[in-house]
Amino acid sequence: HTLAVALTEALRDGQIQIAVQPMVDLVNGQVHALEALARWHHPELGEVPPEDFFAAAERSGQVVELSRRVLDQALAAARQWQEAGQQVRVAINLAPGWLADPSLPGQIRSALARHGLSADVLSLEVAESDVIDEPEMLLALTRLHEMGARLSVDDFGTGYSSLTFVSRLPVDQIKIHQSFVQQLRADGRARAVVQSIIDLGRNLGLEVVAEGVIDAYTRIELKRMGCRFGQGYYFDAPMPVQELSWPTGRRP
Ligand code: G
Ligand code: G
Ligand code: MN
Ligand code: NA
Repeated sequence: HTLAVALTEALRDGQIQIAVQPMVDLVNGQVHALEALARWHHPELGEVPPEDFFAAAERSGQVVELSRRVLDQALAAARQWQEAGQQVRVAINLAPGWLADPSLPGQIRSALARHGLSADVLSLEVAESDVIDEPEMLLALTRLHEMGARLSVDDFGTGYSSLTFVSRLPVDQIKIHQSFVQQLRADGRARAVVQSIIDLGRNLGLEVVAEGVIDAYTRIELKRMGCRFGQGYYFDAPMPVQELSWPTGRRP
């Protein structure tokens, strides 16, 4: 409850800002896309974890307002990069309570228009568990894809319905959950899971992004296994938009 009250103030006072984290092309080291992640620095509480304030926002009915702020900042950043000559996509995470909002496609369409951007600049990350068998949500995502937005399955492999999801939706990208990626060296089973997801993505013609890349070993192995994209602290931690060195240099 108190977090919900604090969140109302935070939205009013602009305490919530996005951080961005690159997805890196493992073949050429170039930044492929940037994921926007919400950050709340509260004057007394300090950094509030996004899991906590999104949960509070879902309960208090503020998740649409919060998500729209993130979208607006992400599109402002994308517009800025475009003006600097960088064609790079920006990814946002779709919270369940926003996905359930029937006006979501319209909100995204008008936000794009406001920023003078076309929908193909935007990637929408959805955790498979958010969507299972909700016809309205599947329809909203299909509509957004028809507009030109990319669809990405976040935390791939951790839900019940990974395969249903990729077979029912016009998905463009899958992101392998970091729990598998980080066990690559130590655990032969995790390695087999990662290889299977990479192969599945390739067979379906999807972009495959490995999350949680934390060292050179993992980066090299992923590329060897046929994974095209990686994201993680080895390349960059999420950072404030103004800290992104531009034009982006090659990553290791
Ligand atoms: O950003 P990490 O730094 O700590 O984020 C933790 C969790 O919070 C992740 O599951 C991430 O997807 C989620 N998260 C962060 N920012 C957003 C956001 O803008 N929208 C939604 N829905 N989830 C977010
Ligand atoms: O949206 P998603 O649930 O995928 O959110 C990604 C989460 O992973 C965010 O909390 C982000 O800060 C975090 N993250 C990004 N790179 C790394 C990494 O290399 N290691 C770990 N442990 N977390 C990471
Ligand atoms: Mn994500
Ligand atoms: Na994820």
